[in-house]
Amino acid sequence: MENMIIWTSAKVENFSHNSEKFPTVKVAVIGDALVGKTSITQKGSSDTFEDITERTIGVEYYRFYVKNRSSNVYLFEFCDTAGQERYSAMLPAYIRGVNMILIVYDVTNRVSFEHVEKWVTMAREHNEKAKIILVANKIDLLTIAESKGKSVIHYHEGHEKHLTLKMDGFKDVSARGDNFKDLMLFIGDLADGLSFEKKKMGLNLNPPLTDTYVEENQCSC
Ligand SMILES: Nc1nc2c(ncn2[C@@H]2O[C@H](COP(=O)(O)OP(=O)(O)O)[C@@H](O)[C@H]2O)c(=O)[nH]1
Ligand SMILES: [Mg+2]
Repeated sequence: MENMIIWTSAKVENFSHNSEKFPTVKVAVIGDALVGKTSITQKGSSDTFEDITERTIGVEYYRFYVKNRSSNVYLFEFCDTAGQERYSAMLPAYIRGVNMILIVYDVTNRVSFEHVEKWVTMAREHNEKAKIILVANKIDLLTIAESKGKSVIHYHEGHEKHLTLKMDGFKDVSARGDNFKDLMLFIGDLADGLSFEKKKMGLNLNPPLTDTYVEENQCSC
């Protein structure tokens, strides 16, 4: 039994359950350094925001549940990565093993937005099947950054970008809380369309450990 939080459309609760019962959705969180990948991942797994001063080294894992709008429950396993170039050699290996990829940019940092295409290309190169979601982070800083004359990225620009790059969704959030539950429910709903589901939900509970099965179900991160 594990005790982790569950995101539901009603409220966030502590949820104690045997995780084997629910399909696991593996998620990679990628994007430039300092856009908020670690903050988003920590918010997901603990519903808290703490100002982060340490840079992520390599890859870290966080787990939590989402009960989606159709009342299906999924165990989400987020892999948080370092955005710095020096770790990029590790990225292909764990991008390959995930069901979803969140590509994050900072709405107050145009360079991070301009790099989105590069991240999408990398994601698709190593994983053709994963759902790719564009996440605009730090919307709580939008007004103040704009008033200081920064070239901020407004909602419609991000939305347009996800359409142009044929991504599977777009959400604007703040790791401090704004729209965050909406993002959690969105990925929960999206999980209904993943193909791993049938195996875990009863059609094939004990599949042989063939190479294909291992590849599809084990996070190589
Ligand atoms: N105001 C605000 N600050 C944020 C938000 N997300 C992250 N930060 C801050 O931005 C900095 C970089 O965040 P971090 O999660 O380490 O970014 P990472 O390098 O992409 O993992 C830290 O100081 C965070 O506290 C947000 O939504 N709003
Ligand atoms: Mg980090």
